[in-house]
Amino acid sequence: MSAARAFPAFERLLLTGAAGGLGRVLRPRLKAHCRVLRVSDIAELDEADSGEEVVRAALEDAAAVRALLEGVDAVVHLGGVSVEGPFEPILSANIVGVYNLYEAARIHRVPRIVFASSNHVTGFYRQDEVIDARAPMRPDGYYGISKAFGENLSRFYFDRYGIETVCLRIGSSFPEPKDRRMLATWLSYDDLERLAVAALGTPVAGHTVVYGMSDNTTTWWDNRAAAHLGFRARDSSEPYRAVVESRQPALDRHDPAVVYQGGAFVTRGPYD
Ligand code: 15L
Repeated sequence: MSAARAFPAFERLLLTGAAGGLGRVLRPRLKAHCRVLRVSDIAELDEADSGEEVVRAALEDAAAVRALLEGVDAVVHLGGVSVEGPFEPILSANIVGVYNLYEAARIHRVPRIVFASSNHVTGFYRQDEVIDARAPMRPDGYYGISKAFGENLSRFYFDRYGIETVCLRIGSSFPEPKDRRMLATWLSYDDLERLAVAALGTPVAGHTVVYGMSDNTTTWWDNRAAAHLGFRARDSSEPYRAVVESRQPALDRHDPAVVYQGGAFVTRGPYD
């Protein structure tokens, strides 16, 4: 029996960060799963298609975020800064922003959030280690720290208020793996969709942390603790290996970007 709900599963689903790279991927794909898809971003968005509502909002604006979540029965939260960089923008969009989102979810009794976390929550583990979601967090920068904050905040909102969250520690979601690191971290767009839909549809999500990766042969992450989601990746980076390895033949094994799972993010900063 499938764990997925009957479709459309949701009356009104909110997608934040809808103008970003992965937001544009998920926007058309989530429409089959709801009667109305509300899409939001701080940046300009394409006009509302049928079955869509477009709301421009800054995550650090508490009143705007509160209005954004009104009438919503689930959220896919991709919004915020998505790369490592100086602290201030990350503080506003990712730390204050995620707090505003969960407060709004509490006020409007939104029962489930799918939170786009990141592999950078554990970026300072080495590439020769395999970890699972129970390994202590080792963020590799302010961005990873902000995602660790979001994971902890969502844990609190589940324990205290019963709001379910699935934290997706997304690896590298691009059309294809671009370098050797992505042979381990790649998440195809189709697998991203499968993961988001599994996280939205699983009957009991509780508070779950899952790594977002395709069925890659090289792997640093063990998702067995999230098996209840029913997510099965169908793609793999393996068919791209020969091309990737010929494009990037030699690696310096002492380079921190090669030693650690977070790749180049571990070497960014300081920003003064
Ligand atoms: C992320 O979290 C970023 O959002 C994305 O741009 C990639 O850099 C990815 O991690 C990665 O680790 O490759």
